[in-house]
Amino acid sequence: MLIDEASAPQGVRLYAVGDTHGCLQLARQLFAAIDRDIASNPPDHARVIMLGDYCDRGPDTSGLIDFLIGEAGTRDMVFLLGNHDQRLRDFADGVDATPFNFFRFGGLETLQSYGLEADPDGEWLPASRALSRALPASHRRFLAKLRLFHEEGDYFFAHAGVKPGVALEDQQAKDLIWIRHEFLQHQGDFGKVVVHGHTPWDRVDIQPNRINVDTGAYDSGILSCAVLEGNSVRVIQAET
Ligand SMILES: [Mn+2]
Repeated sequence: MLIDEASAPQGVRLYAVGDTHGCLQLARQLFAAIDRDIASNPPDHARVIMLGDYCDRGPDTSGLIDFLIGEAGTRDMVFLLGNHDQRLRDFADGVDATPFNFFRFGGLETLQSYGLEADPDGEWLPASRALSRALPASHRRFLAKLRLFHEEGDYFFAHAGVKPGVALEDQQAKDLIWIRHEFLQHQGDFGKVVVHGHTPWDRVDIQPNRINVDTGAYDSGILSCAVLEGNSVRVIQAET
């Protein structure tokens, strides 16, 4: 299935939001823009699909997760798991033996958002234990429930993408949250149009076989959303 033929289920408008990485302010703005879009032309049903990577790098992981938990109480939402979210879970569970990864790729900002300081050259275990104590139960539940993928109509949603040559139902977790070049370079049909984030791009990248919604919000100041309805694809963005 390629994009010219693909459609969302009848009567459902899907809002697929790219990597948020602690960008609370942009998330608030984007949700306000989504609400204006819904109000100006109400669909039978609207569903927001978050493509993962809520933590790290940006300024307010903790505030963003609070915001998302609140939004989930007021609207239909699906939350996917990103590689950063997986690493945050592991770090808080004390199973990450490679602090280099957590500290180096935005984890310090996450710790700070929970009121913690950490030395990037220091021991990882004290930081892991401190985070474990600081994480509210609601955030733990939020992180524990994140899903690896979501399917709807002719679209397949996953944080990073899928492994070419492997059926959608046989995809492995590590590919769904980590894959990059092999997926991005593949020109063929994946079975459904894959809607993903993970690899920042200068715009929402709409290809025949996939849609990349990650516009690198924490760095670019632009948070994006692909709006899928019938067989149309639109883009909504929030900008600082
Ligand atoms: Mn990612």
